[in-house]
Amino acid sequence: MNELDTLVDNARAAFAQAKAPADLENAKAQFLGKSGRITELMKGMAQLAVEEKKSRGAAINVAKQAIEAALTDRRQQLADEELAVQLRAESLDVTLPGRKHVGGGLHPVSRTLERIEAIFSSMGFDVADGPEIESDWHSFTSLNNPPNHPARSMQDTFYVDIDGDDGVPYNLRPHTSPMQVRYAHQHIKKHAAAFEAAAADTTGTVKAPEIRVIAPGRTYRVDSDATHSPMFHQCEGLWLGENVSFKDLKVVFTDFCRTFFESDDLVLRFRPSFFPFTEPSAEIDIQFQSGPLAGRWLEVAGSGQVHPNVVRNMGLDPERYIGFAFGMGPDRLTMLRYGVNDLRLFFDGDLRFLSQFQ
Ligand code: 2NM
Repeated sequence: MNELDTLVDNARAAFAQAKAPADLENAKAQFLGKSGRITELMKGMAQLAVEEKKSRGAAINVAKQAIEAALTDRRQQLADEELAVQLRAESLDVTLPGRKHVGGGLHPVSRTLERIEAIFSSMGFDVADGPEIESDWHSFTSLNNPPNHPARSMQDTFYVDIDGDDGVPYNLRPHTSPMQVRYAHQHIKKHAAAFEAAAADTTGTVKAPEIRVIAPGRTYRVDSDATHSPMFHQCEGLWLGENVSFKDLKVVFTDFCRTFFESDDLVLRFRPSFFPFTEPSAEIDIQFQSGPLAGRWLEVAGSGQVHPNVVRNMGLDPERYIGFAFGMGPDRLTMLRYGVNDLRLFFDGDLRFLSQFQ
């Protein structure tokens, strides 16, 4: 192999060794640069005779062109490799699943509250809400709850580190009935003229608008197990007028239960009981005639005729106004409706549970 062929081979080998464009440009300088091998060979021709110069020059040019071609090839190769690396790094896996937009939904207890509100609204009840931090008077005294009643103990009720006007600490309401007392006061104020006219009337024909209200919302008690949570929901109802009786309670509550549970043959049972704010009082049990819960008596609410002391504390004359109240647990109603056996699941915030209701 002659000297020029060897030079071309060496150039190809050096180019092949270059792993990056910068290495390649360094290798190029060795062969094609100002003081590179080709330039050296050209200079070496100076002493040659004219005829020899021609053929030697042509041969060197062939070698130079071969080296330039090798350089161009290697440049292209390195550029292709660089592009391939970049493409691999930036590659998109089009087979990956897309990012889903997860829609939110109502909490199962909120759905129950909305159902309760819709049903009672259709029967002419207002929906009232108000403070969860209450005065002792609104939570207990006004509701005929005597000072030594166990409901007032530290074991039952959460107290706030702030005293009310009466020197007794505010509490986290243990039921929503304080809201009904507030609503009664607002109602009487709003319809003051009508209440005054009714009070002045001796013919018995002038009547003020009845109080018909439900109070749904969060309530609090010191209690925590599978069926009790320190925060739970309540919905209490109140209907007061001049001629509202236990019969009306039975009609209203039976209608509510049958609509809520979508079961026309559902049966109710009123079982004598005791509450400080009602007299007489009754627990309300329901019985399904079909389905997984058929035949069992299930307790769903407490109820009773509003105690005269409570009617008076609401700002009404108990000799004239009478009616009933009831209280139920939307959490428990939700458990019954959906077959959930642990109340705590509602308040753990676990989407594996909650998403089943969407
Ligand atoms: C219950 C059971 C029985 C009730 C009483 C009142 C009010 F404000 F009229 F006094 N509201 N709700 C009541 C009556 C609540 O819950 C088990």
